[in-house]
Amino acid sequence: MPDHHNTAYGLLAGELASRGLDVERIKGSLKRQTIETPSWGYADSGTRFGVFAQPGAAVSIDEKLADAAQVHRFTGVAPKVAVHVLWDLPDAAAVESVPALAASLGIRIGSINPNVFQGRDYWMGSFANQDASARRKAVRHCLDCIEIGKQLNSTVLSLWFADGTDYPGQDEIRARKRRFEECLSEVYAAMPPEMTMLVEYKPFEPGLYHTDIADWGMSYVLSRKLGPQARVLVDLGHHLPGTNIEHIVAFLLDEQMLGGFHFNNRKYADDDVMVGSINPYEFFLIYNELVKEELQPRGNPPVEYMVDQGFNTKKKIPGMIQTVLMIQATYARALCVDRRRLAEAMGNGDVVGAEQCLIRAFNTDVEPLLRQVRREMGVPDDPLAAFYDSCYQTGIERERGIRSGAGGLGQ
Ligand code: RM4
Ligand code: MN
Ligand code: MN
Repeated sequence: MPDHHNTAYGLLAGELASRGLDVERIKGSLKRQTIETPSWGYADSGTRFGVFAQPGAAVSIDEKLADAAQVHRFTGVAPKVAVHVLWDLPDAAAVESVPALAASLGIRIGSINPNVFQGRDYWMGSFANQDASARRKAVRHCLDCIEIGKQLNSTVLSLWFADGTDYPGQDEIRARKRRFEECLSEVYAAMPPEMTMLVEYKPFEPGLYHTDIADWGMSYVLSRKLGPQARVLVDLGHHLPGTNIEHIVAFLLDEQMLGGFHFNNRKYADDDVMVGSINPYEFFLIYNELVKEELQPRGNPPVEYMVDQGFNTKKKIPGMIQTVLMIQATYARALCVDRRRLAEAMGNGDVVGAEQCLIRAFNTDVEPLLRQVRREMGVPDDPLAAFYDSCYQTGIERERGIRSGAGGLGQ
């Protein structure tokens, strides 16, 4: 028995052993966890009613990367940053400078996100647009993004489209689908073999009547037709109320078609609030499916764990650290499920017993385990407190002040 058997960590390790779990293996999984934070999460954001600039919010890609590096520095599990090409990389010089800058900050570029939804040319859509020149422009931009991705050593092209219609009869849905297929194929064909295309779906907004890739099934069909380098991206906020997201995740995993996540949470619409803040048990059940795939792989390629959140009222860097800690703790809880007992209960038709295994894991206080993991990784026990102690936040608030036009949707 190690000398810390009476500590909170020692007691928890004992409890996990009694669930038939190997705490060293669990720690190993937690140390390998990799979360990607979005560049746009460090910039000003807002609602359709207004944008409020925050003191210290990042404007340039240099500032966004510097801020993202803080999240990684204090948590140790957020080494990747997603970039939104139009918001982050205004010219070739910016693209050229990014890899070295990121490396000097101890982070790297994750997914490349094209923007085919903000230009005037996309008023009536991008890939589904009736106007061939708008489609061409959108395809060209995606092709440029592939080249940028190569320069930034990114292997993920993450696609979201605002295409849709506002009224019945506005356009022919089947024709739009075929236009989508054609444009997607052209982009797909240009990807290098190591690149993955993630196809994100969303059932509403900005289209008020229909969106062209409305749900996981449509995303699945389009990805499947493209080929093995295309997979489905599940943004947790892109579902209608009541959707069983963990079911979708399990189904996609079993089909080896789950490409990645945009983690966030919603209460009403596509709110992009902190993942797990509204429905932590749902988030746990999603992670439970992911852990099952980890324990018994069915061949789904590595999943991208990306955050897609905006912080309107929270300060951005502490908000992102809190997010990363939420994801880490949820993963830890899912690793604490007594799988043996669960399988037994399932097999015996013991519905209460089976659910109890999940509830018990969800209710586990994983903090002592996470503190131990952080110590072994050489990051602070309490990343949020350590971040505040570092005075980085007060520093950027003082030095950068309040500026407008700080990138992202608030522009
Ligand atoms: C969408 C979707 C995309 C994000 C844009 C800005 O609702 O979540 O992933 O890039 O918003
Ligand atoms: Mn998203
Ligand atoms: Mn969204």
